[in-house]
Amino acid sequence: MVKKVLRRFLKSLIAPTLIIPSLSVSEIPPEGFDQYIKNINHGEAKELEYHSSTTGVKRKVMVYTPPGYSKSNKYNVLYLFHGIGGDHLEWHRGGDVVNILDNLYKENKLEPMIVVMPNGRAMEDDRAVGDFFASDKVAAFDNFQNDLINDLIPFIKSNYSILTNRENFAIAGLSMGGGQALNFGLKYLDCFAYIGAFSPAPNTNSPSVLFANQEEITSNLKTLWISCGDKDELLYVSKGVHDYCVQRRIAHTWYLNSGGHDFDFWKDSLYKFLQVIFKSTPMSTKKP
Ligand code: FER
Repeated sequence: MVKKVLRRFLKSLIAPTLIIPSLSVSEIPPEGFDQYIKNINHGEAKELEYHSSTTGVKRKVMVYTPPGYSKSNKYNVLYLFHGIGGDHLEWHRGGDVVNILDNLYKENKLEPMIVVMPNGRAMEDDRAVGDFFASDKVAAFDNFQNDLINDLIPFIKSNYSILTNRENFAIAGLSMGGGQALNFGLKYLDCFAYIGAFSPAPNTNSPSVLFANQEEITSNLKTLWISCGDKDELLYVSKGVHDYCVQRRIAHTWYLNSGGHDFDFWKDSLYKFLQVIFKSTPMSTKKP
């Protein structure tokens, strides 16, 4: 008993927990990593509309193209999702996503990628207004998988110069978006090879559902990233997925840092996750 308590105490001193097996990722983002820097090359974020057969209406999406984007090159694609009270602008406004990306390109730390930030509430009126927790709105976050697969991905394919293998696609999000990234990423393995869940919310499927096809997952996925702040009330969700992965020996990156359910934590997660994806990191070499 004393030993157990002592072990737990010693464990608690080792924070943050960051398990990134084979890649060197800057642990602490440098000062100003999320700020606008004037004299560097900048990417471009555009608000576009696409027709959604899933909802029957036009839907808005933010698309970031990297500095020097050219149709004569082909790019990776990251689909990046917002939380329960957000929309397609949340990462842009609250997450300083353009600055983070531009500054990482400046440091040569990223593989070229287009970042697609949709509205993950797939219903006719998808505005972030009223009761965010209303059952039809929560259900629309699940319905978004149909929009993503049948409407948005084909729209991006036909309007941008992109690479086409599953290893060129990543899916990530914060909170409700983190749950979507896990639910959809692990389900549509033929579409995505990198998954990032930052503080995934209770919309996350139970681990036995997420990992129903464990063998296929471990042989196909390149990165499974799960992160959460230690003061986040939703920590039990990501911790549940992490614990399951440890128990089943499913390789993953578990990043627990001090922080809450907010953009300070998510920006830090994004900064690190961006540097991992589209690089060669076979899951089989990773030990949880
Ligand atoms: C819940 C608590 C939080 C929940 C969702 C959230 C669906 C989402 C939070 C966020 O996206 O920030 O019980 O249930």
